[in-house]
Amino acid sequence: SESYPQVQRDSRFKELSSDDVKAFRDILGNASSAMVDGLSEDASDDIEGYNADWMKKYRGHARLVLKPSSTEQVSKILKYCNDNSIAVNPQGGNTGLVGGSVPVFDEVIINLSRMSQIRSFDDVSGTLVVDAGVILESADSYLAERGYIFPLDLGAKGSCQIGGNVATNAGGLRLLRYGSLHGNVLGLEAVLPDGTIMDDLTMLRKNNTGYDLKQLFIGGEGTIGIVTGVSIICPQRSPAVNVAYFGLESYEKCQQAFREAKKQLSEILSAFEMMDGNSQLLYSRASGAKLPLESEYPFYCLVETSGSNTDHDSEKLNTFLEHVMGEEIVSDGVVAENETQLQSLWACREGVSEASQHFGGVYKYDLSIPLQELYGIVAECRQRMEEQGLMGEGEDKPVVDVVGYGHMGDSNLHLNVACRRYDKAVEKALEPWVYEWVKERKGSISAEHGLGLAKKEFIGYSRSENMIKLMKQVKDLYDPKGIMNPYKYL
Ligand code: FAD
Ligand code: 2HG
Ligand code: ZN
Repeated sequence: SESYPQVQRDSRFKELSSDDVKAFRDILGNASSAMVDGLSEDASDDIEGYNADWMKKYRGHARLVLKPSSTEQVSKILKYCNDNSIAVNPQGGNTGLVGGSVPVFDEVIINLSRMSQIRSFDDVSGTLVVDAGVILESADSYLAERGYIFPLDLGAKGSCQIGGNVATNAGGLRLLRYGSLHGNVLGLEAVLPDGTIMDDLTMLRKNNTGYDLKQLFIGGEGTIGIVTGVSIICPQRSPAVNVAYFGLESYEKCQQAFREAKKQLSEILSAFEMMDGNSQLLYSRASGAKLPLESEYPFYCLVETSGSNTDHDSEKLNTFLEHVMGEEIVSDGVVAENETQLQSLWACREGVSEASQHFGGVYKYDLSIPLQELYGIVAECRQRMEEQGLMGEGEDKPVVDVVGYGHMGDSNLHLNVACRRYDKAVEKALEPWVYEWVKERKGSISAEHGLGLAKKEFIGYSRSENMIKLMKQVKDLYDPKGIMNPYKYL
């Protein structure tokens, strides 16, 4: 496919035979749990959907998708694969953005969607235990009925799975408030390549008895084992949620607004997101939605508060807005007056990711950059695309637009180069330039999406040789045959 690095199929991995397919069928005990293409009589054309990623940028050639329904089945499948040197690709909701969720060659896809039971919920502590295949939004709806909230939220909530969220250590829209999965996940159940079930599904908030091995699976992207169960601490759902969306004249003013939001909204602040003007125009152009403010601004911010008292919170948010407008930090703003408005303000932020690939293709960079310099790369990148004659309205120009947005409250920028098609000239103009820019500022080339296939070869821009060596030792220890998600991550 268009942006695959030059990799060769590793000949150590066995090619599937019909005997293997039969063995898997015996393990699953249910024909419909396996989807086979070209290896047996029940060929399935549906397999394409499992081979293609969300961006339609990466495409694997798996001929077999297995859908286990229990941890024991996952264990038997992995043991068989390990014994026979069959490479595998763990897969959740397939919403990953770095090409990690689809095979590179013919790796067997182990899709967790059938493991979708909520195992338990403790209404006093807020501890939720789920199968890895539970959809994020389903877990959150379940919690909402009980007055709780899932401590992670992101645009792909309708299809991503909690196991996938854990495997990518997804950050999302409320990390600012609830912190990362490294803190919220209390326990994990995972299956190692040799079939061992790592039973660490504790519900303890504190547990300093030895190395905290589960942390390796959080952000491990399916390279050392398959997550099958997750226990997670969930906070009380705030009855009062308010959202404001405002326009600003400069990035400097966005920083001032963030400073003021922390000062004035303090404990009720639950999100602070930034979107540049071009990202909002792109969103409007791709979705047909009308933007919330009358005039156009070079920058926009979305602020969310979550607290326990509607009147008190609205007053705080309105006072904040009056203040920042009075001080001319913010030029214009709107506060959502009902749930529908609140959703449409959030859509202006959450919809950018999809809008940026609407025109045919997109190069996505997910960067941690010190806050002061965070936006600098967007302006420079835009200039670079223009100077190299790559961007414009004409069909001959591959680049439609360069936009910047993201989790400003966490110093995490999303740089998206929206394209009409995938184009090597664009890729060459961007890489490794983007990574060098980030390295010079001691940032991270992967803040929250992971490495997958897309960032694998660039890990050295954010990690030292020593660190990479230690990581490789971990990989070799857990997965000595290298069957788990090969060609990716390290
Ligand atoms: P997949 O895409 O299926 O897999 C992702 C990786 O995890 C792969 O390497 C896969 O092999 C591995 N994996 C999956 N399940 C398991 C398992 N059970 N055990 C072991 N390994 C497994 N990310 C953010 O951090 N913040 C955001 O705000 C955000 N917003 C997004 C918005 C949109 C519209 C989209 C499409 C994506 C967004 N993402 C975001 C990317 C994010 O990584 C995924 O949405 C999500 O966390 C992946 O979950 P998934 O179930 O789809 O996993
Ligand atoms: C978001 O914050 C996601 O919207 C996706 O992390 C970012 O598509 C992207 O680059
Ligand atoms: Zn994000």
